[in-house]
Amino acid sequence: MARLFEPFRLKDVTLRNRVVVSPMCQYSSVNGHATDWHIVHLGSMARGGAGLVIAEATAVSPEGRISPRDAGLWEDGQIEPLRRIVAFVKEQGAVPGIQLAHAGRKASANRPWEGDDHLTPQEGAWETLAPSAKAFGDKLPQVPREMTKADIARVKGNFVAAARRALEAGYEWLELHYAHGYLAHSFYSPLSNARTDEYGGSFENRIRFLVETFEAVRDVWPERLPLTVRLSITDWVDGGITVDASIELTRRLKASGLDLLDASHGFVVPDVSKIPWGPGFLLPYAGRVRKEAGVPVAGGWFINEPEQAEAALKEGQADLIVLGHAMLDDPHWAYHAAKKLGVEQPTGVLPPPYGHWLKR
Ligand code: 536
Repeated sequence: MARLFEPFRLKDVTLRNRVVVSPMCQYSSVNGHATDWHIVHLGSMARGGAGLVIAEATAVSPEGRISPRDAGLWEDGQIEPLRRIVAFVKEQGAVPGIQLAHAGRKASANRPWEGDDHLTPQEGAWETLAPSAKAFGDKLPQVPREMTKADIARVKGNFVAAARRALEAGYEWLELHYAHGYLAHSFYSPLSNARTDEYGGSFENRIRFLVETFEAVRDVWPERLPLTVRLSITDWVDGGITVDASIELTRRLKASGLDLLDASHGFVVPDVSKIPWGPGFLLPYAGRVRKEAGVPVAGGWFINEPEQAEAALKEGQADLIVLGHAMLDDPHWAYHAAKKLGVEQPTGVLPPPYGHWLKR
């Protein structure tokens, strides 16, 4: 039996297999509201057999959006269109998850295919927030405002309120976006955090915003449902965060009720020269976090082949396999993987209106 198609239980949630759709920004929301695009995007991958479908980075406040077209959960009116998506994903047998995010100094930008740069005042730029008044640089030169203690308390509250709304929408798996140089990561990394109060300086201080926000969300997110974090586990830059630091942070989060770590990497500074791109390049590091922090881990990046995913599970590098590009390329990736790995009834991976006809 292929490990990739063994169920995975976490708290009261059971995934039918280990195939996870990565949260992928669609930049296709309208005032933070999901549209029919999202039903088709997320629905097709649920239909294609994925075990867990995580909805894209969803802003907890308007200024926390990467672009004006980001998804949001900062007001109750944004719940309703999500309910329809959640219901559809569940009907296909997948578990619906969502990622909550605040983009920090990388907010107020154009969509990747429209420049990927900061908005100009004419384009509707807004004030960005970060631990320190340091710009990301490159195509994102806007200097953010250093957050006050009141800002920090408010954004934590925004995460909590958005988590409540996610629960109301019916999500069964919650992920906090602590990666890719957005707000939480920018508190964690010494490359972006130059604060001299209790939210900056030492490791202890730099993780404070992350741990406090996690604990505040854990208080409102039911114990029976998984609460996870996507963390950039290394900055790939001298003076930045390291896998060793991230193992320690993961242990702290575990003590506060973390159910799984979704391992990602980088993007807190524009320098990407040291990223060792290649098939499955992050998996050995994900495996270290899994073993040394003793938490279940989801691992991804540059995974296209089912055999590659299967090997990562067998080698103990991850419990779940997260797919982004591969899913865009083939929303039926899970079905095709099942066939390739010799799963006995691969057509059973698809719902009957497709699976029945593909049987032969
Ligand atoms: C990192 N990205 C992550 C995003 C937005 C788009 C880009 C996020 O976490 N919201 C990425 C870099 C390169 C390839 C894929 C993803």
